[in-house]
Amino acid sequence: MSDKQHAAEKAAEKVKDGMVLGIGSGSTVNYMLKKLAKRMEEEGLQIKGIPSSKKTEKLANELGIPLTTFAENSKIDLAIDGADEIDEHLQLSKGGGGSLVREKMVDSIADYFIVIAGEDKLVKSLGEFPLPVEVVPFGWELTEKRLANLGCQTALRYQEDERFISDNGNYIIDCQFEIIDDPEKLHSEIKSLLGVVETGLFVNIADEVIISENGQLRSLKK
Ligand code: ABF
Repeated sequence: MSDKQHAAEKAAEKVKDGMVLGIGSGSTVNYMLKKLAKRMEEEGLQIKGIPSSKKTEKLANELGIPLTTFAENSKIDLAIDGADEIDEHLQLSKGGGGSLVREKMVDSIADYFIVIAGEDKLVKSLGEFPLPVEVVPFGWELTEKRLANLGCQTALRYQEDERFISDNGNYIIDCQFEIIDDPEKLHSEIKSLLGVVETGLFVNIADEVIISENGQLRSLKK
C-alpha cells in the first residue's frame, strides 16, 4: 500500500456515524472515499458528504456515498483533503488539481480539518510547487501582470492544449516564487489584487496532518 493510501485510510477511520463530511479532491482523497464506502457497507455507517469538486462528486456518486449541499447544511463536522505542500506550521499550498476555491470553502468551515498525504508533501518552506491562483477570465492578462509584480514567474494553466477552466468557470495562474517564507502575508497581498478569486495558500486552516512514511503513520497537530 502506498504512503498516501495508508494516510487516507487512517483518516477514513476518523469519520463517525451521522457526520456531515467535507470531501476534498485528488488521488489521496480518492483512497479515503473508497475506504469510507467500504466502512459504510460493512458497518452501516451513515454520513452525508459535501464534495469540493465535480470530480469528487462523480466518484462519491459512483461509490454510493450520499451527498448534500450548503443549502441543506451550513455546518461541516469534519473535512478531509490532500495538499501539494505542507510546512511545519501546518500551512498548506493546494490547488494543483485546480479545485482550490471549493476546497477552501469546504475545509475552512469544518469544525475539524484533517490533511492527508505521503511524507513527500512535507516541506521546510512552501514555494517549490508553483502556487495556484484562481482568477476571473476577464482581463486575466492584467491580473497576471499584477501577480508577476509580486516577484514570481507566472504561467496560465493549460490542460491538453486548452486553457484550464475551474469548476467555477475561472482560469488558474500558477505562480513560481523562489520561496514563500510568510504565507499569511503573501496570501493577503495576492487576495487584494483585482481579478483574483482565491489563492492556493491555506493559512491557519488545517487542524491535523496525517502523514505516512514507509508505512509508519504520524499525526501532526496545531
Ligand atoms: C487537492 O488535490 C489539492 O488541493 C491538491 O492540489 C491535490 C493533491 O492531490 P493528490 O492527493 O493527488 O496528491 O487536494
